[in-house]
Amino acid sequence: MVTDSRLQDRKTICEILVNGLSRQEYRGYDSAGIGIDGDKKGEAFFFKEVGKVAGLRKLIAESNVDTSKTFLSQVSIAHTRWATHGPPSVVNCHPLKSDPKADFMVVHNGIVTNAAALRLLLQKRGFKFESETDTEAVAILTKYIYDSQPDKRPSFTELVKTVLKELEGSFAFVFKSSHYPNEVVTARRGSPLLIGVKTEKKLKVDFVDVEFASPEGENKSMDALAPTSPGGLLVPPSGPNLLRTQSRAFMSEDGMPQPIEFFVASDAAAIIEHTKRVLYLEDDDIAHIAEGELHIHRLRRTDGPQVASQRTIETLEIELAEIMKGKFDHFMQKEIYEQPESAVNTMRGRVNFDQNVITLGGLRAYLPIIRRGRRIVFCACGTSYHSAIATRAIFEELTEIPVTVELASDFLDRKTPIFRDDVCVFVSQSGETADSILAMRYCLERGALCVGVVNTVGSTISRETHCGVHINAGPEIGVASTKAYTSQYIALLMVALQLSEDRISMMERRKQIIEGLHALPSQIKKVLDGDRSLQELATGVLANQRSLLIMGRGYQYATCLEGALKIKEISYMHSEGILAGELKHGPLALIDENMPVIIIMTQDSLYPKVQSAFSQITARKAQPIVVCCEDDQGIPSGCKTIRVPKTVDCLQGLLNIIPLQLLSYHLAVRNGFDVDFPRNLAKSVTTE
Ligand code: UD2
Ligand code: MG
Repeated sequence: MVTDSRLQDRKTICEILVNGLSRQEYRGYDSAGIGIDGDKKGEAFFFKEVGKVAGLRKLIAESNVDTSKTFLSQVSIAHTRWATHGPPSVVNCHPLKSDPKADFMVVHNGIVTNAAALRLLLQKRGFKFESETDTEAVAILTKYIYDSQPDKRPSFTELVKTVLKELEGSFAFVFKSSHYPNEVVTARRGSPLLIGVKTEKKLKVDFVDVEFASPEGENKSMDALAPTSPGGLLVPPSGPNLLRTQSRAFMSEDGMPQPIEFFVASDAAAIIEHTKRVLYLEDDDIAHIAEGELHIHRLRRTDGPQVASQRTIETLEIELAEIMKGKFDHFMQKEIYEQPESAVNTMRGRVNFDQNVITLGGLRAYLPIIRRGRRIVFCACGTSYHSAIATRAIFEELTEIPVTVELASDFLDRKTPIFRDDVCVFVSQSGETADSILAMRYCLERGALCVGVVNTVGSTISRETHCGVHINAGPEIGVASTKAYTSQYIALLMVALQLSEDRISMMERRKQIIEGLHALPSQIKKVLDGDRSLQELATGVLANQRSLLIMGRGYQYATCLEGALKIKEISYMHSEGILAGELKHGPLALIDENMPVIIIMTQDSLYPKVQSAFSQITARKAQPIVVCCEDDQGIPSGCKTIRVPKTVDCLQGLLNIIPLQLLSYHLAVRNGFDVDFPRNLAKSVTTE
């Protein structure tokens, strides 16, 4: 938050920051912190706490800082962290500083994928790190670049621009510095960022020009260079000169400068109680706020005319409660819709699509041991167990190592023999699943190599396994797991792909799968576009049914199990995933014209066998809903279909599960149940 010409006391400033953080609580986080101006010039105070924002609030209240100190101009920053890099702890909590004096401090959303390399480089130059975060490398890099130019100090914007050019990955940053008091620089690439503007009097203009760097000098603005302005809707008739100064200086309608507050946030929920006037930054925008002015620059000067030359100040019409879930009614729905992005986040920095190479940093050193293992034992519960079932076949095919998949509770009940040359993989969203933890400790005691595949950095499984992969799906709040399933599935696939990188005979197959992964996010979007017809199924033929069978085979067996689990969990309707090959051994007896069935018939080598299952059930008068590929002409007309894009066989389950997630969601909504908090269930099952 930045204020100028507006007297404020420290108590109010802290309250605004902490309230803003508590508005983000719904997104999930593990720690929270703020950095504010101190008592002396260039001094900064930090408050950081693990756990809920309420804890941070208490910490501030119990501190002995002078809360009555007032500021005419000030910059303060705050953050709730979801660990991607080092476990939740006070030292890893943001804002992170460049040095004990906090020459620079930074808050960051996202992941800097080349942080390890930067850290190494900076350590060689003598810099000390106190946290395990990627973000600290950015703070220190900023100081390093600043200190290396003692003769020609850059502007704050120039400095940050130089830093950003060194970074890979995705981010939204806010930078604050004792070298640039009362200034703030904020930038984004891939993570959302917006700026709220609060003034007492109405603003004269409702946009900010983007200042494109010219080839000769970085600071000349584009409108000064452009011979003619295109004259879009937002360009007032008054001419470019006036436009520039006014849009930045935020004059009021009477032409006078006025006290102003700026709020930088990743999410409108944090600031809407202060102002509804916001502008959204675009990727590669760098915004600089100082002396009541806001300037927007671009990271690259090569941007052509395709980048809009203004950012409009919009008025938010929505209320707080609406923003929190975005356009969604429930977290589960939001998380289902997040899957195109969460899939990308799981692969980010790990899949090189040009060279068809997978690099899972956490497994690198252990690959030879895993390859030498005599078998791989997956151990998990619920949805995580299904992700292991879904990838078992591709593991066996690519690695030629025998694979077994175990339900953690049953594994323990059986006191399964485990040996030193076994590789045991524990899959868990939270990393705190009690049964999986017990199974892990059982395997650790017996000397097996233990590998974790978890979403939560710093969780018990993440810490106690020898190595592993964080799936980086982001916090999942809905009790019914959706995006964690698809991300676990992708993470496990990546493990199989990396394990088999030295097999010449698998080259073609690996290439095909990696290309499939590349297309996946846009295909997921396409499946989501069919949501309306799934809602119709839930409120139409499937409404008021007591039971639903979901059948398929091969790669789709996991989809059946997971789809049925979703339906049970949140719509409380009986549902069962059935292996189509088992039909004749019992389940066929259930089939008649009254039994609702979904059959998964996407095209792979088992298609003819699923067709025969289809015939067996239609011969008994079932009217199955068929999940099939978009262009499959072979489905009898009159059959209800759910159509999905076709992908590589071992990836098809990632697309096929999505209609079932949506269907379970709509069934639950229709039945009037609390989608995000189903009865009798907890998000993370920490008891046996
Ligand atoms: C690390 C960073 C990531 C990014 C990347 C850049 C962390 C947590 N991750 O990701 O943010 O900057 O480097 O290259 O700092 N591990 C376990 N058990 C588990 C999961 C993970 O032991 O269940 C270990 C793993 O072996 C590794 C570390 O935790 O040593 C981080 O795992 P990761 O998957 O986050 O690793 P990576 O290289 O993708
Ligand atoms: Mg991070």
